[in-house]
Amino acid sequence: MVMDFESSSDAFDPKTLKRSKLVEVEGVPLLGLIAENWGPTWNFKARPDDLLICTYPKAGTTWTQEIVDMIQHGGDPQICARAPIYKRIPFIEMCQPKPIPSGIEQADAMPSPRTLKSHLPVHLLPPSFWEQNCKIIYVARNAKDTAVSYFHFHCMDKWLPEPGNWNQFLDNFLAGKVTWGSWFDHVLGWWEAKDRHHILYLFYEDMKEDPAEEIQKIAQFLGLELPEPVLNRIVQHTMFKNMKANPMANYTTMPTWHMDQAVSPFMRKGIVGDWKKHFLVDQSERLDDIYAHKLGGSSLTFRTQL
Ligand code: PPS
Repeated sequence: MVMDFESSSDAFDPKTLKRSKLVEVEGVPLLGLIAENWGPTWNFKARPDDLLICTYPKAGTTWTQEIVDMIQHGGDPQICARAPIYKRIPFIEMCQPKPIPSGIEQADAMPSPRTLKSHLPVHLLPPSFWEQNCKIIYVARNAKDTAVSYFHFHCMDKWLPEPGNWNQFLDNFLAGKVTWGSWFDHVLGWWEAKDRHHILYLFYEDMKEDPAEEIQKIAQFLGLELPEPVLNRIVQHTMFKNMKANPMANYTTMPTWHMDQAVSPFMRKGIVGDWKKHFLVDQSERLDDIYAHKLGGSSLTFRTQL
């Protein structure tokens, strides 16, 4: 959802920014411009040494991106301050009004090895990622906290469709009528793919509970050793309060007419269980019923509190 507007203020008139319409690709609602550019996205040329961080929106993508960048750079915060997170790690399917470069154009211009971001469900991932046997880190977060975070994000990110009020947004979320589609299909699709491909499947709740353990898992997956002092530095640097204060990670470099952090900060709460302040009892039960129906037969389980 992030556009590189600030580098092209001459070319783009913010007054023309309108909230996107959703357009389906293979049954998945995507932002209109992403759907229009679907051909080039599907034909994206992954390279064998690409690392992909893939998530359903609001699952802890930015957190994982910052962790990965720190691991790849020996825990050096200065190197990780070289650019905002959305420039360090291109968002491959993101398409922006011309002449702002698309995620693919940014990725194509980047030297290897690249780290890339995507929110695509597994069946829409460009096939070259499978053909090149790329490493993929998938992060999942429980549906209730994801829905709350996604609602607040829709309120502040003026590029996303109008969310309506919380009740209306939740109805759409449960029906999969939100950008990048059904949370249930997304987390399950990637869960089922994880044993057939080079995928590390992580959970936001585990990262909250024991960040050092999950950071070590990521480092091992990348084939890198993390000496204790480096690990400690990465844990500190990627704590919620430190990422919230870090302009290279907190999206405050985005113009306010795109992301209005006065409406809701990108780094909002960063906890497990905030959903309890938003869900009515019947809304929570409705989600639990859909969850049981869609995921009941799988080994995939989530924690909604720690
Ligand atoms: S996006 O737009 O889809 O890329 O958003 P994403 O980065 O996936 O998710 C944003 C939510 O993650 C929280 N966050 C964190 N939580 C804990 N620790 C750290 N370091 C951290 N960094 C980001 C962020 O606050 C959003 O969740 P909510 O619940 O809205 O606070």
